[in-house]
Amino acid sequence: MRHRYTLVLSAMRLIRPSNRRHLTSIASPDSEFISYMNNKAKSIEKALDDSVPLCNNSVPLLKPVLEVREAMRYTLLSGGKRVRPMLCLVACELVGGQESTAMPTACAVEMIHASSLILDDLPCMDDDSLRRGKPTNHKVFGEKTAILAANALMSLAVEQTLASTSLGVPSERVLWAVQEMARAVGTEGLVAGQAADLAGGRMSFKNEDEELRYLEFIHIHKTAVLVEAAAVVGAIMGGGSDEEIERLKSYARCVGLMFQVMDDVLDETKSSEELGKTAGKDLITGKLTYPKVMGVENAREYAKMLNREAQEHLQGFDSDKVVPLLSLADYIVKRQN
Ligand code: GRG
Repeated sequence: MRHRYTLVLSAMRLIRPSNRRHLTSIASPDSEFISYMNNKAKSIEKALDDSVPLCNNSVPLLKPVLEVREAMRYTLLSGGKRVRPMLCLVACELVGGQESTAMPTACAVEMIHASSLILDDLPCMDDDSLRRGKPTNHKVFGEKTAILAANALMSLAVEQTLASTSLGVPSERVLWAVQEMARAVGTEGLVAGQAADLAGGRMSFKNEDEELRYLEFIHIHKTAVLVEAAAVVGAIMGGGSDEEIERLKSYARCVGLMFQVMDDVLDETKSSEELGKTAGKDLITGKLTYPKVMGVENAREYAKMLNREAQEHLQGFDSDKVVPLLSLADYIVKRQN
């Protein structure tokens, strides 16, 4: 994994206005975009809800199995922003595919995300008791059921994606999407980011550059890789060309990193009520964060720079069709929770 942003960061310490060329800039999420997002979110909610039933073809489940299904539903359906599945659907449509073709894969990406949240909140990991304004999964269902639910969400993600062949997606594309998702979870993705994050508080660094490099590794792997996979699998399902997929991948990499930079900023500047999770936790636990390493204002500037870079990667696509992706990136950089 290359560390190109660290170099940008070094240059940024001088903080000067950017002279980068800007695509269409959307100053604030407009009502058209909000209603577009709400419509997408509604279809995603419905598909997610249908994907984890509380019985099997009207046959009631054994009580312990029912409890695992309830735990899966608890995190999957508890009001996430749905950024990843939206990105997946929008990427599919951008390359000419139908929303319905990418819906199972969009849900699969959200299942992986939900699985990672359950595991991240466990006492042996981040040990958190609040997520999306509600008690975390293990607080409600206990650790054993939470771990089983996280694993069941992962396997359901694979099952859902493989089922896309029934929607007419060629099987080699479906397998390609499964491969991208698997890579985003393992030691080239979430697991690598989490391992580095858990060890980060105990590390000592020779200098600020080394610290930034490490921080960037964590954030790229913990967050950006799955955001990137969301866009990539959407474009794969939509029949995108290699070049289109590459461009979307670069866009999503910037967006994913920007997402995490803003997450760090919000953690430091917002209350638990505003965030729906324990605010200021990164500071208390001594975690490496962008505001800690470069200051809140520089971190905000960095996020804006990544937003501009993300937009540049969309050049070459139909200018009308990229509007949702431009707006989505703007929404992420301006989000308040
Ligand atoms: C094997 C799936 C798996 C994971 C193991 C636990 C782990 C490794 C990784 C943790 C990854 C993690 C939780 C990263 C944080 C990413 C992040 C920014 C979460 C918040 O995302 P939002 O704001 O959340 O999109 P909502 O609540 O809106 O869904």
